[in-house]
Amino acid sequence: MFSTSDTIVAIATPPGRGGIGVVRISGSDAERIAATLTGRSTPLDPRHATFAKFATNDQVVVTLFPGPHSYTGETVAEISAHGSPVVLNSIVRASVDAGARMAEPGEFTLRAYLNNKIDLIQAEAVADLIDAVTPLQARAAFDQLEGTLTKAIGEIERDLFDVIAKLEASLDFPDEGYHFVAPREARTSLAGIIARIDDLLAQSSRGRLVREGAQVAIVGAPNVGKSSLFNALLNTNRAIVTAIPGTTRDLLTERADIGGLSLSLVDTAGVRDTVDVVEQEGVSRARDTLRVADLVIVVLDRSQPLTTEDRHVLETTANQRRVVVRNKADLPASATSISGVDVSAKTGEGVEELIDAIAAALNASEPLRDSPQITNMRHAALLDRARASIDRAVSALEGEVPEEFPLLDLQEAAHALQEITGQRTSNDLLHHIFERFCIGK
Ligand SMILES: Nc1nc2c(ncn2[C@@H]2O[C@H](COP(=O)(O)OP(=O)(O)OP(=O)(O)O)[C@@H](O)[C@H]2O)c(=O)[nH]1
Ligand SMILES: [Mg+2]
Repeated sequence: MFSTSDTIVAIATPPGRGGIGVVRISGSDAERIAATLTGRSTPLDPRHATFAKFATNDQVVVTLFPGPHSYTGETVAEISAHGSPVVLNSIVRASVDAGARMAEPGEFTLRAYLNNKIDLIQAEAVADLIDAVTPLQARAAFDQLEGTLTKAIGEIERDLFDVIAKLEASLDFPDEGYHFVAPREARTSLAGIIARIDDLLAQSSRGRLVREGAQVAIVGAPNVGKSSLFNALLNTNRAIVTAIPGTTRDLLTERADIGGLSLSLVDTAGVRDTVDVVEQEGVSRARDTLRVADLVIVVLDRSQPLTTEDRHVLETTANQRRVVVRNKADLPASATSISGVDVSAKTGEGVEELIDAIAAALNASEPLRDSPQITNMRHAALLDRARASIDRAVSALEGEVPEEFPLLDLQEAAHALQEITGQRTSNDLLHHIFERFCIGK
């Protein structure tokens, strides 16, 4: 997968027809292949759009980006043509005939990484940016592409290396004991590093919600208006609503962009004891969903006194992240001491407040601007590992053991940090990261 000596080609624009389409060629032969395709004898002007003819069937615009000043760091030729799959495919085929190879998914970005144009965090951010469905996701990916996280990790790494270097120096001169750094001083530096890692990790659950979206389950007793609320939040008539308790019998899931977050909203069957086998299965699915959801919306019917089923749902969700909705606010309220957001799924009253409450419960109301965000599980896991290693080093330093012990732990921590930015990687990891890219990126 990682051959970089050859020249690669792919259609860079989405499949299907469009106003224009772009074929991208990268590698040492890119200029020659572009010249062959367009039958030009004069050299292409770098970074100038040049009008040309491709074969007999299209007019194209060719732009040459000589390496290293290109996306991949190699010489890149971009050929813009009319956005027809037939035309674009024939350009790709002609490039292959002229010596190029079809690119694998993400191979252009992989080359950018291997040529040190970007680090691994930024490469992953490229994929996130392309996959983003909400503005908040795009913003978080863009910040990472700009290097805010790279910079934060780099600073942590630098301080860590400082401690490592001092401990190593002490090791080289054993007779002097802890000559280059006192254990107490090393511990103080490490505590500072741990605090900064913790800051980053504290953002990570929020960041992951932004990147991956949250599962939000709407639960409650039968007939309280769960499906009506589901429809109101989605602005559709997706779920069936009737006055008969037990209407919803299966899970209904829809993706929604609510308060800038990408949510997966799940309508569930009303929780109650029932003899109906289909409904029983629905209730059991509702219970499963409730357990794995990032947030539950517990719906109560405000116009009725609390029922045993309501109490049961409130008890089972007591330890979960939840928002309680007192629905049917358009009807006279029955006396109840349960607090919650008053909503009428019927009239739409209170739905805006509910959306705010959902965003607040997911701790995501404030878009964090320009601060480094951990949105990626891989990064969070490696930071966790680095933190655990530094913790061990701190304990070792407290025991005043030989420097070898804390040093080994600190080196492990440094390796974990280097894996985040991609200074240390394995082929497996690279393969895993780049296979989720689209072809042509
Ligand atoms: N007045 C009023 N009626 C509502 C409101 N929300 C729902 N209803 C009515 O309550 C009944 C039940 O609504 P659904 O949305 O089907 O309730 P559900 O909780 O999904 O019910 P199950 O799927 O059977 O568990 C229907 O007759 C709705 O029209 C509301 O805000 N105000
Ligand atoms: Mg329902």
